Amino acid sequence: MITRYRTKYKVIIMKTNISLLLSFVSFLLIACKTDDVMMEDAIVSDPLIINEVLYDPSNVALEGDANGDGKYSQEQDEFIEFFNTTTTALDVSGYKIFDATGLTNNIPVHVFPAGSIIQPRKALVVFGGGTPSGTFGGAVVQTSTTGNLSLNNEVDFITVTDAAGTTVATFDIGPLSNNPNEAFTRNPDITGSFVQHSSVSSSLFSPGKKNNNSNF
Ligand SMILES: [Ca+2]
Ligand SMILES: [Ca+2]
Ligand SMILES: [Ca+2]
Repeated sequence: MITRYRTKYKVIIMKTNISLLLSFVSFLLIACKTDDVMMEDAIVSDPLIINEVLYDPSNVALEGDANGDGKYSQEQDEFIEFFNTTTTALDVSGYKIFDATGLTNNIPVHVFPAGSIIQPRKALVVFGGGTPSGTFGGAVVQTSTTGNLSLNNEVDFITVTDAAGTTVATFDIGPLSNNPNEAFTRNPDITGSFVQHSSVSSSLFSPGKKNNNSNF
């Protein structure tokens, strides 16, 4: 009789524990699902983002040779790294980049040529000029159609418009004008705010790659 009651009691405790465990698991699943939804919202609202900008390549020897062509150029080694946050290919043909002066005069420093496609969750880098040499993480690599992105080291503003002329991304150099001799990058990549590249990495820039030098 006593044994039967003990067994019954054990079964009740086990059922209670399983019930608590299932509640905890479902709580975790709901929490994860909420994060997913928030991430999807971010993706939908901003298909194209600027993830890294080098407006002031270092003039110390070849430290500023961001395009990897073996020579330093204050103009050619400037770059803007873009990222397609969506899960589908993004056609940026006809999109334009303006610096502050160019926006005033309606003269872009770069027009994305026909066939400019950024694969899902991948990057595209526009250098000022030169002959970009390297893999750049497999990113699409372009040089500006004017040969110069013309990014002032002190106070400038980048505006990117889509093929219809609507502004889709901006970057304000003004608050970050501190002669960094290196890039500003989002930290963490894609979602974070901009910090100096060497504060989160051993390198001064990472065109086409994540801050930790791995591929997107
Ligand atoms: Ca510059
Ligand atoms: Ca160079
Ligand atoms: Ca990067």
